[in-house]
Order: sequence, then structure tokens, then C-alpha cells
Amino acid sequence: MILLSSLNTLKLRPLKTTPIFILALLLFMVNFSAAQDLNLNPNPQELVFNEYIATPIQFNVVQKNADKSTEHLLASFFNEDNTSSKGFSIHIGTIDDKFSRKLKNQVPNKPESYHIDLSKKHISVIGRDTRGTYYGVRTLIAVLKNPKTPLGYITDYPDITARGTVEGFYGTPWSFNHRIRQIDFYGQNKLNTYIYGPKDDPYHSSPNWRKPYPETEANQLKKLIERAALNHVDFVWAIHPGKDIKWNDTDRVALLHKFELMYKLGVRTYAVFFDDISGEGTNPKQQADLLNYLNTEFVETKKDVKPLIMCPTEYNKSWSNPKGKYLETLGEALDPSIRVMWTGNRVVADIDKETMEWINAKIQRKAFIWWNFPVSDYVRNHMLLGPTYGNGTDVTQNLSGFVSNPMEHAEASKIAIYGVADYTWNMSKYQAEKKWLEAMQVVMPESYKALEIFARHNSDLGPNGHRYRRDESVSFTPIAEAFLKDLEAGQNIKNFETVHNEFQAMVEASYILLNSSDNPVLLDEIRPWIKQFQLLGQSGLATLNMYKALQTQNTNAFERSYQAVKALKTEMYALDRSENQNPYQPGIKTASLIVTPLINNSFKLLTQNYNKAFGKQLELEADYNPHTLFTNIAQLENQQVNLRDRTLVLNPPLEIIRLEPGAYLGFELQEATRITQMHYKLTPDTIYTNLKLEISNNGEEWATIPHPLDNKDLVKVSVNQTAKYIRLINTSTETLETKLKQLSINIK
Ligand code: 14T
Repeated sequence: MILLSSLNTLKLRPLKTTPIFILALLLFMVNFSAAQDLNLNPNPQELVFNEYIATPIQFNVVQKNADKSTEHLLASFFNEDNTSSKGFSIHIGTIDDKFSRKLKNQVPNKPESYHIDLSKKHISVIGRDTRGTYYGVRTLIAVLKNPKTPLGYITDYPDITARGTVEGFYGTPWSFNHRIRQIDFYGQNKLNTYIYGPKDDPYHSSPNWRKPYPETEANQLKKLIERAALNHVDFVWAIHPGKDIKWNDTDRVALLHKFELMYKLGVRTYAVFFDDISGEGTNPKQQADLLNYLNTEFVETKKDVKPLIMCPTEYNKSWSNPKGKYLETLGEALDPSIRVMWTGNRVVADIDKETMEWINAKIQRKAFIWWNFPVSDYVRNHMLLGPTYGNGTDVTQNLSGFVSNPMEHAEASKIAIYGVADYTWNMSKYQAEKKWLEAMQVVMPESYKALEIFARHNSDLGPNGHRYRRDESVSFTPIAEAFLKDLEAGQNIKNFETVHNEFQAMVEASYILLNSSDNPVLLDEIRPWIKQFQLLGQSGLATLNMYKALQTQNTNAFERSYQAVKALKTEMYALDRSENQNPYQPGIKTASLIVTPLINNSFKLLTQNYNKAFGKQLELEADYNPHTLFTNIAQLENQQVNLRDRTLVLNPPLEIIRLEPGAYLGFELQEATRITQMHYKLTPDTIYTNLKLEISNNGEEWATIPHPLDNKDLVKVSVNQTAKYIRLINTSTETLETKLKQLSINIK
């Protein structure tokens, strides 16, 4: 029974030891896999199944006091085709309905809980409250979508009261359509909270927080709020008044007035954010007084408004000033019903018991966690598609809410949010990897395997100021290490095939994804990253060809593949310079933790070995180079410029070059940069006096840098100036013929 005991979500009624025990066990194993395949998210607290039947085709559904959302949900599954008075009997209601008398003790005494009883002839779904009933129906429908229906019962409730997301990132706010899709997704996965707080909505923050939304925006918000209600999601409208708030009656009333306007649009839960402000607005006593005022004047008078949520100015431990007593003041002064947000020990951090105990003691209540994952507003060139992991699974009793701050890529964020839904509902049984795999299937039901390959290699953030990192390419890491080890030791590469397969899989997965019609909304968000991933996979394959060519001493093949890698790098560079050009972290980075370094290192080692073996001088670096050659000499037009560490080098042409009067050659840097030195070497008979060394910031006005005029060997000039352009120009009236043996600059 080892198999069964490892499955902690599924309890089975005790087996009788009979002669047909083995047969029964086999049957159970069939059942067991069927139970696993129920595809429920979040994972219910208690599933007790003893038998399976073929799922009925006709149903007779009787519902009592179901709210609009539940009715709507029922209508999405039960229709004319599968309902009739002779169908399989289903009762749906709450503990207050008569039919539930016998079973209502089975419904946990917790908000949003439900109990489903499944017998041969009848199914009952009983909710503790209307949301519980709604969740029960969600589960029932998910169960009935399977070909086999289990008999037994499901008892379920969420571990965390408030579960969901906070749209709180910097950058382009989600569109209306994206928000609708998100809200539906939350309903499907029993998330109950969407905090609306986009930093770039001027009516959420300064300057317009006091003003009503213009009609168009108001109408859209109203639709979102309705959609949230339909999905049993609390639409939490957040206001961010701290930048210019005056602690006086006028502004208090202005806030109250804005709350009233939002109430008219349908808002029933409110938040006040004091993050990212300075000056008067940061005063904790004033903040608490304002929140308490809103609590008594608004929440308590309205009756149907849920407790207030506030985001403090010191919202993480690393920012909390131990002398200032900011958090303690909030803790003492704030009405106990008001929930206080917290991001953890740092701005971006995972949560554990210690985190919670520290903050809860200060604020005298259970903190409401604002988890800054998968938000990518500080690493915008990366796609964060990895699993939801890292948070303690023993903190159910220590927090009042848990919301994830997602990426500006709403659809791609669903991978992480799917995990958040399960983590916050059933923490102790949460399995990050399993939920991540399921999420792939949910967001891309057809092409999920291709998505998995892509997502597996796109999860880390790269080095960043918050020092938050994620695992990436986990199963491939030891393979990459072994590969490099063999290559470095000059040994035969033992896992060549495995690495080859992975690169091949990267390319194939990219083709599949780019041509899938599975989820066009998702594809629109991740397309540039997939393209980059495809090029990377191809460069991996070409690098492996270099290895093979070197082994068979095929110089032609080696140099072709070598050139191919360089060409692919150029293409990747171009993509990085044209897509996702935001001003913060522009560009497209993919598989940056394991796969990219593997390919770069292999390329370098192979080129080195090749140079050694065949006495060649191929460049070792195939890294992107943002700087270009600057010349009006047609002969040099296609000459490569390479960046090695901080040295920018012109690939020296073999032929003699002719510099007509006015001809120049040099470099154009990506931006004005400090140039420390210039090195050049021409043929010894060159008349140096004909050449001038110049720098410029705009390519029009030039300043001359003195340079030695009689040098027959390598010329070294100390430049030590900041410039965008640097060039050697023939200022004489004569044409100058020379071989350019070296031209390079050192930049800071
Ligand atoms: F309010 C908070 F709880 C919070 O996390 N605020 C922001 C959030 O909107 C943003 O998405 C997140 C990740 O970048 O971090 C917070 O924003 C910052 C963080 C900083 F370290 C803003 C300025 C900072 F210096």
C-alpha cells in the first residue's frame, strides 16, 4: 500500500482482506488513477472515494436559493441536452435548505466551505454559505466532466481567507479583455480576490484620486466589477492618495466621496495604499486615523462592505525603520478589522513562519501577504514562467490573505497564479511541480508539451537589484554540467545525444508554439521570447555541429557551423534590439541561466580547440556587440567588429585598403562612452602625418586627439574622453594605401 499512502489527498475506506484482495487492489489502482485525473484545482481538502461509476448522461438538478453566479455556472454545464426529470438526481443548496438536514454536519464550520455527497442514485452539494455552494458546484462540474464519477464524498474549504492577485505592478496596466479573462480564471480556480491598483491609473493615485472616473473608464470598471461578482471574486478597489494627501477634513471627505462613487459602480471591498510615497503622507498615526474614519463612516454604515485593506509605507522588513515605530503605531492605532499588507523580509521575498511571526507581532494582527511574484517590472526582458514555489506551507494560521503581484503579461502570469490558487487553498498538500505541469495544460490544452519545454527554460530573472532568483532548466542542469566537463577535459562527450535532443526539442517546441492556435492571447505576449528561444536552440545545434566537425577534422563543416552560430547570434541581437523596447530593461532574454551560458562556453572552447588544432585565429566570442564600425570606405562596409571584454576590435581585413582624402574609419558606440585607449597598427611605410585622430558625440562636430606621428609599430593613444564616435581620418589631399593590422579601442 505504499503507493496509496503516498497519496495524501485520497483516503480510501478500509479494505476487507478477502480472497479477492489482489483483484480489489487492482481495481483500486484503476480508481486511484481515475481520482488523480479528476483535474481539480485547487486540490480539495478531503476526498473519500470507494467506487467509480460511469458518469451519467442525463441529470435532474434541483437547486435551492442558488445565487446568480451559481445559477449562471450551472447553466454553463446543465442544458437541454443533458437534463431531464428522469435524469440522475442532484441537489444543490446551502446548510439552510431543508434537503441538507441529514448532511449539513458534514459541512465544515468555515467560510466558503462545502460538502459533496456522491452516492449511486444521488448527489448533494451543500455550501456553508452561497460562495461555498458556488465552489461546490465548481467542483461538481469538474468531476462530471470526467468519464467516470467517483462515489463517496468531498469535503472542502480554503486555508486562507483572501486569495488572489493584486494588479500592482509598474508598466502597462492590463487591458479590459485581459482583466475579464483573469477574473474568469480566478472563478475557475476558486480565487476570491482581485485587488485593482495599477500604478498607472491616474484616478487610483495622484493627481486624480479625488475625482470621479470619466464615463468610459467608469463603465468599463462597472463591467469588471459585475464579472468579478459573477465569479465570486471580490473586486477590491484600491486608492493611492499618499503622494499629496492633506490630513484635513476636506481630503477625508474627498476620500469618502470617491468611495461612495465606487460603491455606486458596485465595489464592496476597498484598499488604501501608502506605498512608494514620502513626506507628510507617511505618518502612521494619520494613516491609521484616516483608515479608522473610513471604517466607521463607510464600512460600518454600509453593512455590505468587507473589511478594509491597507498597504503600509514600510511594507517589508528591510525598509522598516526600527527606531521609527511606524509598524507598531499602525498596529496599536488601526481598528482590528483592518488588514495590513506585507511583502516579507524584502520587497521581493518568499514567505515563511518567521516572516509572519515578526510582522504579526508588530501590527497586532495577521498580515495580508503581497507576494511580489511573478511580477517582472524590474526585469522586463525576462519571462517568468516557472512554478509557484518557495513559500512556507505551515503558515495557514498566520496570514489573513495572500495575493500575487503578476507580470504585465496577464495571460502568461496564469501559470504562476494557478499555483497560487492551490497553495492558498490547500497549503500542506501543495505540490509546486505537479501544479505547474497542470497549469501548462490549462493555458494551452493542445500544445502544452511544447509550452512546458519553453517554460522550463524561462523562469529565472537574471541578476537583479532585489536579489530574487528562480530555478531554471532544473533537469537539464546536470546534463549541461557534464557536457562542459567533458568538453573542457578534452574528452569524448558522453551525453552528446541528450544535449542534442534538448536543443532539438527547443527548436521544435518553438515551431509548435509559434503556429499553435491554442491560446492566441498567450502567444501574443510570449511570441518574441519564443522566437529568441528558437534561435537559441538553433545556435545550440550549430554549436554541436562544430564539435562533430572538429572530431572528424572537417574544417569546412566546422567553419560553416561556426559562421552559423555567429549569424544566429546576430539575429538574436537584432531581436533583442527591436522587440520589447521599454526604457527599463529593454529586449528579450531567454534561457539565460543554464542554456545560454552552456552554448556560449561550448562555442568558445570549441573555437579555441579548433584554432589550436588547425593554427587558425577564429574569434572566440560570439557575444552580442552593440557597437559598430564607423566608416565611409566601401571596402570595409561588411567588416565585423567584435567586443572582447571591454575592448572593441575591428576584424582586420587582409587586403590593402585605400584611404582617399576625407576617408575615415573608426567606431560608432551604442551611446557616448568613456574611451580610455585606442590602438592601431598600419604598415610601417604609412605616412602617419596624413592621419588625424578625432572624436565626436554627434558625428558632425569633431575634436582632434593628439597622436604620435612617427610610430612604425603598434600605436597606443591615451584618449580618456567620453564620446560616441572615434575615427582616423585622412585629412591630406593624397590617397593613402595601407594594411590595417589592428584597430581597437578600450571602453569603460
Ligand atoms: F506596495 C508594495 F507592496 C509593492 O510591492 N510595491 C511595488 C510594486 O508595485 C512593484 O511591482 C514591486 C516589484 O517591483 O515592488 C514595489 O515597487 C518598488 C520597489 C522598490 F524597491 C518601487 C520602488 C522601489 F524602490
